[in-house]
Amino acid sequence: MAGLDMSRRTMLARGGAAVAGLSVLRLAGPAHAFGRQSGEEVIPWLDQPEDNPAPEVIVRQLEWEELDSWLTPPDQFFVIKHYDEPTLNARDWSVEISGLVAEPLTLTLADLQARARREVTCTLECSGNSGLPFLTGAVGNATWAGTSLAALLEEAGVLEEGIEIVFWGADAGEQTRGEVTITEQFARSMSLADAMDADNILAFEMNGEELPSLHGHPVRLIAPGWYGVANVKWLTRIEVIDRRFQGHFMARDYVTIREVERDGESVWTFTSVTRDRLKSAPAKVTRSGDQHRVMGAAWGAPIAGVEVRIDDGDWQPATLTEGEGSQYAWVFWDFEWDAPEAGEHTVTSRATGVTGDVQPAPDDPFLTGKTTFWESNGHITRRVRIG
Ligand SMILES: Nc1nc2c(c(=O)[nH]1)N[C@H]1C(S)=C(S)[C@@H](COP(=O)(O)O)O[C@H]1N2
Ligand SMILES: [Mo]
Repeated sequence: MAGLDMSRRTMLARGGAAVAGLSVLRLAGPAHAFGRQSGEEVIPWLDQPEDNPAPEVIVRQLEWEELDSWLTPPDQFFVIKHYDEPTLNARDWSVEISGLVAEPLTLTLADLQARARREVTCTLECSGNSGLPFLTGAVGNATWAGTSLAALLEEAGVLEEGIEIVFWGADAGEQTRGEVTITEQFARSMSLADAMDADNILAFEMNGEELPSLHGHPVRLIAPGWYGVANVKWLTRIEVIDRRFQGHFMARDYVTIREVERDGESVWTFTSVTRDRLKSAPAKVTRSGDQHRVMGAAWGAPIAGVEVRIDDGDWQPATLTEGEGSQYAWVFWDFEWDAPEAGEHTVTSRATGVTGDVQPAPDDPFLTGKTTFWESNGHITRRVRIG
């Protein structure tokens, strides 16, 4: 398979680079691999995101040229909120676990903090990222700390008929269904089996700090491996129900509509956005003297390797520099760009997962058959001018 073949080539290239001495310093100090090195200059991309038409919703995005830290600091971490930001006071706040449970629970922040602590480092990406010309930096990586969701559900005792877990946020806004306009609370759901995944936490810390207000203070769901939308912020209620939940953000928004071939016929599929997809992006091109490098990130699945293509050239292996082997966190990569010619160039990256899956090309029928902008994980091409 192409993927396995690619990772073998990546390994060879890694060995080769170390022998040649080119990357010895980088390999010795991975923490500095992405940082700005002295005398190193970032060459800004020629293509920049379009003006944000909805700054109330897309509050902040990552600026790729500024990416230099594997854990994204909160002031660089993208923020998406669909309704007004609620102001929750951690002292009065509590979360309710109710519905089809043997013993409903109401837990304060102190109650959650007194439970077994669990940390997970994971990359969060909005499933709309790269699907719209103004949404290109809706991805970030953080260490979240909190306590196990599964343990809480077990303690509450999900009843036999409980099959779906709904996570309610404190934020709400108007939604119209047919003739009726209602004020609907932000909510997302998961099947009981998905919710019981041992890695899901109710998180109250981000990168060692209290969860910032815009990221869901005081407590949010962190569902590692799921697109951003599943990670409900400003959590107030966890409800167990006996049927599928069809709230706005499950059944109407964040729904991927795709035309696929089945037995020679074309059919349409409709699926709610769920788990992350394999993806990568060139973050920046830097120049130090006449040495050029491309740096980037890959995420969405455990990563085996990344390749880079300059203009219409061959795919060439990049070196993974940070985060390799992580299950949910992004991997940083580095590509030595030998003697680029002066002028305009394109830089494209593609990731391969440990399972051998390869990030699809933008003309892959799986992507071209999609009519909605969600889950746009095709190769990302950036433009840059050298010299
Ligand atoms: N309560 C609530 N939770 C929410 C949202 C929201 O609007 N309200 N937005 C979701 C979406 S669409 C994304 S992409 C992530 C973004 O998380 P962040 O703002 O911490 O980066 O939060 C999710 N959780
Ligand atoms: Mo999102």
